[in-house]
Amino acid sequence: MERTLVIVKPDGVQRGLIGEITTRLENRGLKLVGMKFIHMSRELAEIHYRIHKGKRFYDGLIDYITSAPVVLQVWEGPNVIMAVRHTLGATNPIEADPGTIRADYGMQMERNLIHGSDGPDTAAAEIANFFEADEILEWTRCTDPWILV
Ligand code: IDP
Ligand code: MG
Repeated sequence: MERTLVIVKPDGVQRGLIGEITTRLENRGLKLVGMKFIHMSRELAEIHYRIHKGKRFYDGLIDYITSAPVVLQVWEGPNVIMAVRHTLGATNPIEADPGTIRADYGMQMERNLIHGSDGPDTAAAEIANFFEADEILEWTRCTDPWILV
């Protein structure tokens, strides 16, 4: 089953949106299989965002993601990567579709509340950056037959 990494970024935590963001993903029918509350080190941030190293917004991005605690979540489901990306919305909240998390709560790319992996390879690498294998739980959700066939 496909997995993806979600990060409720420091602005989402500071603004009290952990529950709201998590509820939206739960309500879609995605299954939570891992979760942590951490203050991200610069070392982990630099690994997570290494693809953006050298871009003009990189230093600000590292400062932002390490500025306060974040919630790390691993979600599982068929096409979960695309499901999460659609629910969180376009990178720039001003261009995100209404009803997406970034559109409903954000104004700027530098404070866009949430991260979601963009493909299977990046999802696997990002999850491995933050989670040990035994921190991902395999569990039976009693509502599964009513969500997935
Ligand atoms: P994504 O988060 O939608 O996948 P990416 O292009 O992977 O977007 O960029 C990672 C993060 O870097 C974004 O979520 C946003 O916080 C920040 N970012 C991306 N592009 C810009 C920019 O042009 N200016 C400022 N921040 C940016
Ligand atoms: Mg990205």
